[in-house]
Amino acid sequence: MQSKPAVIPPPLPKILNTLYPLKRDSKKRTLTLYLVLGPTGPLEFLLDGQKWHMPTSELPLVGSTEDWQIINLTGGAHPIHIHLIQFRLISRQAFLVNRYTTDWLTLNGEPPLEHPTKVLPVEPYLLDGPINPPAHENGWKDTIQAYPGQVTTIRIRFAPQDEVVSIPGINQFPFNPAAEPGYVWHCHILDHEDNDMMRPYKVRNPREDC
Ligand SMILES: [Cu+2]
Repeated sequence: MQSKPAVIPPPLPKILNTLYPLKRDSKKRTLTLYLVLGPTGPLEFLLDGQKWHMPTSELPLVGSTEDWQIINLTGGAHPIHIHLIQFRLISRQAFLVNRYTTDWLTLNGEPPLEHPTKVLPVEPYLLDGPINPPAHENGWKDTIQAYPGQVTTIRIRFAPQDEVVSIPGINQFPFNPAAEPGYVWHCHILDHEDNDMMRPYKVRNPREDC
């Protein structure tokens, strides 16, 4: 039997993707990763102390660019994934975990919370300087490792990746991203996401009915 000739792949382009500067023009959100302990050990991981079924709290405006500070209060790393869009890693930075956790619990009470999460700014607890993204994490991302003891700051733009210019309130998706049922963000470890480490989020689009 005659074997087929090997396929010679075309050469890769010199530039695979162009990175343009992204500026925050909207909210900075401060969101925690928290482990709830039960009488016999770990019970569930929660995003910002909230269960899945609690009211949606992340309501970004279409076309806007937000920073999300993911504050890992657990002992392990969590791959955080956000649907619909891509984002960029801005920095990781160490912080005073025990002191922040104590103050956050004093402010909010023990999760699961039955009220909207009260924000505790992390800036007074930061240690050392911010760590810039390594080269392999410097491009567009849809999942980011949030390491224990660190604040992982990502910049999220609620617009398609190939649009260089975006304006808050202007929808550049070829569909209405504000349509039901909305989107989710979650830890990508199956045991975690299925045990409430997942939350709904909704894009607001003021120019279209939704
Ligand atoms: Cu996780």
